[in-house]
Amino acid sequence: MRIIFATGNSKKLEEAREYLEPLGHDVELLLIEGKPPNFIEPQTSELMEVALSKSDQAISMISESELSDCAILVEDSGLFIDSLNGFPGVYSSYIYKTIGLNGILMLMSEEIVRHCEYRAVSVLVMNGKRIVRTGVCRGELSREISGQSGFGYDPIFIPNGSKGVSFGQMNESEKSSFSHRGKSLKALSEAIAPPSM
Ligand code: ITT
Repeated sequence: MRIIFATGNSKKLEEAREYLEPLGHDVELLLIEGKPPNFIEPQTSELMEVALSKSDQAISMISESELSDCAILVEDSGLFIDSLNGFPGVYSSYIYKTIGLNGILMLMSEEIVRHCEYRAVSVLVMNGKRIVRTGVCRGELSREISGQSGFGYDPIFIPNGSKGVSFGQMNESEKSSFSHRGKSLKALSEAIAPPSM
């Protein structure tokens, strides 16, 4: 089946392909007049609410005839820092664009305990059913920027169990074996896999 992923983030698209294409699905971008759609994000601190709202908005952008032979995927994610009560959380994208990695490192400069987690909520609407799966990746914020791979906060995020290697220093499949998005997509792929797989 065609799975149309409503995202403007090409790294999310690559990760979704890694999990969903082995099941025989084609994962492609939702483009409206040649561009990924802009979503209105609801005012909430809950990723789940944002993800469900994105899913509803994506569906409303697609004609009923097209919807009958494809599935629609959206994902919402963020970085939640324990000592900042979960900041930047649902605001991760905006905070990355405004204060960036150096801004976060400055906010955290006095903090000795640097636990944090990435969270992802993936929502797939397929054959009239909505399937929602979540993923969490616990880790530590580094004290300096390391690596250039991935996107967003990856150069300052060290997942638990990586022996100090940041996501920014990993290739995509290494990152995906730890990642929040990888976990939510794996759970989605298990939910839609035919019984023989
Ligand atoms: P969409 O078009 O899918 O919305 P986006 O990048 O804007 O793409 P979100 O609204 O879900 O995605 O914002 C998530 C932000 O959280 C993202 O921009 C990063 O700043 C951060 N983030 C989430 N997952 C991440 C990851 O795997 N690596 C690095 N940063 C991540």
